[in-house]
Amino acid sequence: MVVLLLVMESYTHKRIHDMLVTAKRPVFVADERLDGDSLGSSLAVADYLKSRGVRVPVFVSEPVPAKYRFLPNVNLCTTDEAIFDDVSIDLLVTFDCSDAAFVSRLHARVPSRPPIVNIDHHATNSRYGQVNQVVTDSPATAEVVHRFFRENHIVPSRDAATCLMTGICFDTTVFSNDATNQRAFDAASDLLIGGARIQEVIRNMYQNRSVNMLRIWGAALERLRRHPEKGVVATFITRADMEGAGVTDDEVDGLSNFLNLVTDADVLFVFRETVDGSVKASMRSTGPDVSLVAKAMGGGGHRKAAGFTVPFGSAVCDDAGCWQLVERALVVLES
Ligand SMILES: [Mn+2]
Repeated sequence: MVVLLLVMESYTHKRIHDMLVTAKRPVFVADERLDGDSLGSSLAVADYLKSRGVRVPVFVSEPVPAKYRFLPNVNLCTTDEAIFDDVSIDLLVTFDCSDAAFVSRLHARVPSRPPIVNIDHHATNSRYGQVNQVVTDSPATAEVVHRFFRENHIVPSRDAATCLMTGICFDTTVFSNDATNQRAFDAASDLLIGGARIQEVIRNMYQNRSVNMLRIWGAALERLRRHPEKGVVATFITRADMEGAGVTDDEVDGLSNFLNLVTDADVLFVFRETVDGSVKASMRSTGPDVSLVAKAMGGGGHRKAAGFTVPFGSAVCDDAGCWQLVERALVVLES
């Protein structure tokens, strides 16, 4: 069974390569929730196509956060949805996108309805593409792309190797979380030998926390509570915290990974109020499958790292100093 899966994986990598090199006007799509993995994996393949003389646009649904602007080929990223109106587009390739609804909305804009190649590692991916390379035991989409290069006997450039290393470092929290497996180390050692600039990756991703942002982490640490029956640990970040400190959303993203590394909790929730009046929940687990919770709440992710959004929610502190997530005056989770 395992051998059969590996043969399938290898065959699919070759098929994807054929489609990529024959496409005249491919467009890449990074996950709607942009991160080091969706960017790193898409830009690495874009680097390969660039070496073959094809400049491929990488669609991103938000401007690339400052901490990823060091990535090679980042200038290929565009937030302009009008690129999908181009009748000559003959291939869409999605990276780290588990959300079929997001992809189908973009695909519906392309007049020729081109085939979709879906490269991902999320268990919640519905395999919406004509070709699906969804490897759920892979630590990162960047690792799947690393195998794509290896299976097709392509040596990634130093730039492409740095992009892939970014994806792997991001999704494994630099080889420290539960997604870290043999595939992660195997790919990373190969990429290091191939000249990936890992120090640059780590410095840009983790060693640039501003004092203002750390003060928000401080407030969140202060609010950490363990649920007396469920044992779940939760904390909250409000809009007032963020606006008071002048900190952007992507800057606070690392908090759940950091807490996951240092707490003894089996399940951890970080609730964060967003600009549009909803609350984003980010979950980490060392045991129970939190992707089931995410799915039930309309979100997605992995067994050990998942998230969802509660529309019209807010984080409220009661008279006893207990923080709660309140949704339309309905208490969802008591801290
Ligand atoms: Mn990923």
